[in-house]
Amino acid sequence: MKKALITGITGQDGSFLSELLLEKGYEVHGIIRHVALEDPQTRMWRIRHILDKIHIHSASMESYASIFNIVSELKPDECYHLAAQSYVSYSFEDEFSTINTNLNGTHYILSAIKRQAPDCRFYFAASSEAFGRVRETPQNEDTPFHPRSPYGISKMAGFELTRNYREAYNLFALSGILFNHESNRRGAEFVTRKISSAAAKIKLGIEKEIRLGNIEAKRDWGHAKDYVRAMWLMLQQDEPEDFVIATGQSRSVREFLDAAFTHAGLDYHDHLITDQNLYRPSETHTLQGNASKARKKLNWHPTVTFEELVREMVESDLALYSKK
Ligand code: G4F
Repeated sequence: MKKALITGITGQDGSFLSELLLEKGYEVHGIIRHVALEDPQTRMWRIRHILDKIHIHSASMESYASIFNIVSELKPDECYHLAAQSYVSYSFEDEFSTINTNLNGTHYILSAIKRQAPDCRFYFAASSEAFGRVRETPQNEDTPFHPRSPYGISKMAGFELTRNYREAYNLFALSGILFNHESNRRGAEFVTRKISSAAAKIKLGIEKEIRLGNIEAKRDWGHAKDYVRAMWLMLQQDEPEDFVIATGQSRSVREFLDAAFTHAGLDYHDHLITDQNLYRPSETHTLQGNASKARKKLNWHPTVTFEELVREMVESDLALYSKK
């Protein structure tokens, strides 16, 4: 039985990936910060239904010793490093902690694998946010990075670190440059979930308005379930290589807002308040990925359309807030 270690197992991607690996017969281990163990109901809601099937280890991505101990004890076959401070907006408020946590965490786990489990296959969750001020559209594996946020910088650095461990120490280490991927397990602070939950709450009479920043920003949005499948496929290749994962379709926040409110039977113009405080100091305006390498080499393609994604998220929030 193959053993997989997932950092960031309580997040959207960690929970879908755990389900996928369990289905495939893996022994699944996850790293969780101690604080999450103290408040399991709130912090573990995405993996509550599989807690009896997975193995949880308490550690901090900020402590080399704790990461080193887990890797040496487990000696995993595959490691999916998903843990990060992943909220771009927050990275402008505390750029030091975002860069320190994201980069050191990646470095600690790579170093521990190099020393204690050199045959382990390593996946790094890089991000399209590293393309920032995009040099070409659509973006692929050869597009130069030009990050526009401390978060994007941390992901670019993690990508380079992973590549260096691959080239210098011969590790099977690679990065998935994933474009935005969403679901009903998305955190409330991200724009898609903010919109789907506002549409539901307004429809149910719980709230009246939604405050947003730049709604002309464009993103390439896919479904998180499709994207974790790509992570697994990458680690099944003969050679470690980096891949862009995207739908190839770019939509504006306005389009998402319109689709979500229309699905709830609402007109967003009646409820939107534009808030200058929610604009970012510097922003990645248009992201659109070209995943043709993944299509060709991994036989990966997205299965959920933009319209289906919006519908699923709004329906799920309507059900959630009706119950509450
Ligand atoms: O949903 P967002 O916060 O996601 P963002 O910044 O694109 O980052 C996400 O995708 C990355 C992949 O490219 C990941 F690496 C990262 O971890 C994260 O998952 O914002 C999307 C867009 C932005 O342009 C933002 O300016 O929505 C715009 N926006 C407008 N009003 C807003 C809001 N974003 C948020 N979160 N909240 C708003 O009120």
